[in-house]
Amino acid sequence: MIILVLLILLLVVAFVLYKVFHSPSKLPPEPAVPTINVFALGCSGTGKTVLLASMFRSLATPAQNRSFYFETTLQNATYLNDTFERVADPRSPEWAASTLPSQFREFIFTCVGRRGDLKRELMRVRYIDYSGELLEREVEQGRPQADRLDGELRDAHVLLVMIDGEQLVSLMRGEAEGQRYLDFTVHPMMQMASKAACPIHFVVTKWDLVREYGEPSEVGDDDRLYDVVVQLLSNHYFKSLVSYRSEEQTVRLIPVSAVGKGFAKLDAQHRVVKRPGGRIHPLYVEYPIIAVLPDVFKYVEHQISSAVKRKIEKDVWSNARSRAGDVFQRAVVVLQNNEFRSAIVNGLGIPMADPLLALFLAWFSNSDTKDEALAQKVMEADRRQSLSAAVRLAALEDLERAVARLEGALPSSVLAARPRT
Ligand SMILES: Nc1nc2c(ncn2[C@@H]2O[C@H](COP(=O)(O)OP(=O)(O)OP(=O)(O)O)[C@@H](O)[C@H]2O)c(=O)[nH]1
Ligand SMILES: [Mg+2]
Repeated sequence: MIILVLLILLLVVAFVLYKVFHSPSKLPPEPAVPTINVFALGCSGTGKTVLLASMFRSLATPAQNRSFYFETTLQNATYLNDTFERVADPRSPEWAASTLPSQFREFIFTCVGRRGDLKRELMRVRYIDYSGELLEREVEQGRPQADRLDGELRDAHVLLVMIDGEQLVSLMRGEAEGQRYLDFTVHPMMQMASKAACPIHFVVTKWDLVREYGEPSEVGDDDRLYDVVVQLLSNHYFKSLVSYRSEEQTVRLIPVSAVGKGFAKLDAQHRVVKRPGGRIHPLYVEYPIIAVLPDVFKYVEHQISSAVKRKIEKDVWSNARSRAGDVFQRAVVVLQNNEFRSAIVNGLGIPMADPLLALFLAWFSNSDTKDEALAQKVMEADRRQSLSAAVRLAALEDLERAVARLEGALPSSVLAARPRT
C-alpha cells in the first residue's frame, strides 16, 4: 500500500516537473523585430532618391537564391515603384523630382526571411530620404530641419557617405571641378561622418558614368573601383578617416548604378540624359542595405570585451532555464540580466535596444565558436531550433553570404588605408 502511494506521489511530482519545464507557456517570448537606422549623407543631385527606388525594386523582388526579401507599406511601395517606373522609361526624359528641403520621407523596410510558405520578419531598416540641399547650406540651429538631421546622425547604426560618380569622373580626369567637388562637398560630409560613433561606408552613385577617365577600354568593375580607391586615398583626410575607422570596422566603398550600364549618358551640357531604347539593369544597388546588419554586428562584436564575449558564449548556450527555447528565446532570458545587458551596451555609442541586442546574441551564438565543447552545444541546440528561428537564422546567414559575394566580385570595395600594390 505504502509503495503504491509513493509511486503515485512520484508520478504526480514527475508530471508537475514536466509541465513546469516543458509547457510552451513557460518558454520566453520571441523578441520583437529590431530596427536598424541607416542614414545616407548626400548632397543634392547625388542620386539618393533614384537609388532608393532602384534599391527597393531589387530588394523587394524575391530571388531564387535568397532566403530573404524586403517589404514596405503600400503607400511607400507605390511611391517607390512609381518613381522607378518613371526613371526606367527611356521614352520619358524625366527622372525623380528633386526632394524639397521641407520633405523628410521615412521608409521602413522589413526584411522577411522565407522558407517555402513560412515567412518570419528578421529586422527592419529605417531609411530617410531628404533634400541634399540641407547639407549644402547652413540650416539655422533650432530649425526643425537642422534638429532632424542632427537626430538622424545621432541615432544612426550605419552612416552612408554618398559620392556622386558623375563628379568623381571629373576628379579622375584631373579637372578642377572634380577637385572642387572633393574639397568642398565630400570633405564636409566626411567631417560630419567622422563624428559618428557608428560604422561608416562610402557609396559611389551613378557607377555607370564612371568611365572614360583614361583607363584602358575594356577594364572590369573591380579595376575601375581600384582606380577610384587610389584617387580617393590620395586625399589626406579620406585616407586618415579610412585608416582610423578600419581598425574597428570594415570600411566599404560600394559602387551602385540605379539604372545600369548603357542606359544614360552625359550630353554636351554635362547633363545626364537617357539613351533612346535603353534598358535598365541596376548594379549592386541592394548591397548598401544588405551589408548593414552583418556590419553592425561585427562592429559591436569588435567593441565588446573578450570577457563579455566569453560570458555571451556561455550564457546563451548553457543557461539552464532557457535551454528549452530556441536561440532567440534564450537571448531574451539572457537579456533579463541587467548587468549583462549594460556590459554589452556600455561604451558602444550606438543605440542598441533590446530587440537588436537579442538578434545580436542570436547572430553571435550562431557564428563559429572556437571552443569545442561549446561548438557541440551549438550543434545540439541547432537541432532544437524552432522552425521560426531556423527561418530567421537562415536569412541572417544569407545576408552574410551576399556580402561575401560582393567582396568576392569586388575585392577593392573593402577599403584599407593603403592601396594594393
Ligand atoms: N547615369 C545615372 N544617373 C543617375 C543615377 N541616379 C541618379 N542619376 C541622375 O542624378 C539625378 C539626381 O538624382 P536624385 O536621386 O534626384 O538625387 P537626390 O540625391 O535625391 O537629390 P535631392 O533630392 O536634390 O537631394 C537624376 O535626375 C539623374 O539624372 C544613376 O544611377 N545613373
Ligand atoms: Mg531626392
